[in-house]
Amino acid sequence: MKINRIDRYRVRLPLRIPFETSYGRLTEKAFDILLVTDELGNQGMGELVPFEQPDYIEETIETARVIIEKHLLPLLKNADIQHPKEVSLLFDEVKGNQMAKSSLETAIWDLYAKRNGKSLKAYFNNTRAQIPVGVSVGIQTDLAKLLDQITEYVTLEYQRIKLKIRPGYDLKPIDAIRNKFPDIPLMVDANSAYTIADIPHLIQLDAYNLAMIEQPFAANDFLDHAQLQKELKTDICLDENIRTVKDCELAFYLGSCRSINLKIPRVGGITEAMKIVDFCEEKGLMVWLGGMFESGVGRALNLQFASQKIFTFPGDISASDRYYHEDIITDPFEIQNGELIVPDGLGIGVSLSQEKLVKYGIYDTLFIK
Ligand code: OSB
Ligand code: MG
Repeated sequence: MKINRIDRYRVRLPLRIPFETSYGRLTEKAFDILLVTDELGNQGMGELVPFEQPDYIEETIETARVIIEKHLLPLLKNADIQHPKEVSLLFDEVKGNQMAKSSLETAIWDLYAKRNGKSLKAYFNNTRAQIPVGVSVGIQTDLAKLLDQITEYVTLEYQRIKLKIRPGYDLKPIDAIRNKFPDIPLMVDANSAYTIADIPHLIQLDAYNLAMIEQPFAANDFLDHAQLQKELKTDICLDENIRTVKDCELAFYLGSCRSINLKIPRVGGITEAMKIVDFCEEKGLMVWLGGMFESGVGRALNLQFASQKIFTFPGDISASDRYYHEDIITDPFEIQNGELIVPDGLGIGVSLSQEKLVKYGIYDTLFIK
């Protein structure tokens, strides 16, 4: 299989409600859709997900575009790819920059599945047709409004709530949610906002029956997380730390966490994500699928991957309208009985809406052979 052409849409979609985390506030999501065409005219698509600010991890959408154009495209131009698993090896000489790599790697998986007349999930084990989903809730200092927002998600039957927290905004909102919803599966995500000095404070979270505490400490820290996990009953989940299966091994053997938030783009694509699933399965380490405010393209990919039965814990894979008034795919995802249906078509199983792409995107061509 040869890559003969790559096109791109640079898209900006306004968020229905601004999303606040420990590090910032987002009102609009920028992302690129990459279209990869083979020598037979088959086309695959992938989403480039990093934010515009390097405040979640290092990559930004602009740095990722430079890596794609200057360093990844030259590697693809002359390659003859027999299987998409080869792409991560091909990209290995470019260090880091997992989200840039993932946008192309996942597009090539989609292309390969379509070329072979298959749904992407056909390449995974033990899949199911629909999956339980949860929702991630931004920081909302008005607690009445926060509870209203959560009530709406509970009414829509989201099966798990994840609350963003930061120092000064943790015990009070958690307490308010637990009072109103004593039994709802609830977890929190700090996006690295705490330090080891906060351990005595964080131990108080053990009182709230939280499913897990995601990423309390810095993205490159394993030792302080291990110390906290020793003192905490609640499971720690790592997100920002995990870029490769090696990071999972390190976290597992040091005892830095008992749960992994797996995001395909943060680990460079499907091939590394599969290695992480295998490692977690072997070690009995809990793994679940996170999100990056994906459009329908990235969301469809996440659904295909999360169809694997190991993903029993509801992912950050909400319906399209949780984030956006309009999606760029023809059939936006809707929640039904707390679940999303995994698309059945070829590849990731969704089609782009030309109308929405023209409305929200700018088109260009990165290369033609
Ligand atoms: O930390 O998991 C995170 C969104 C963007 C960046 C980082 C995170 C998140 C979320 C929401 O929590 C995930 C989603 O619903 O797409
Ligand atoms: Mg997180």
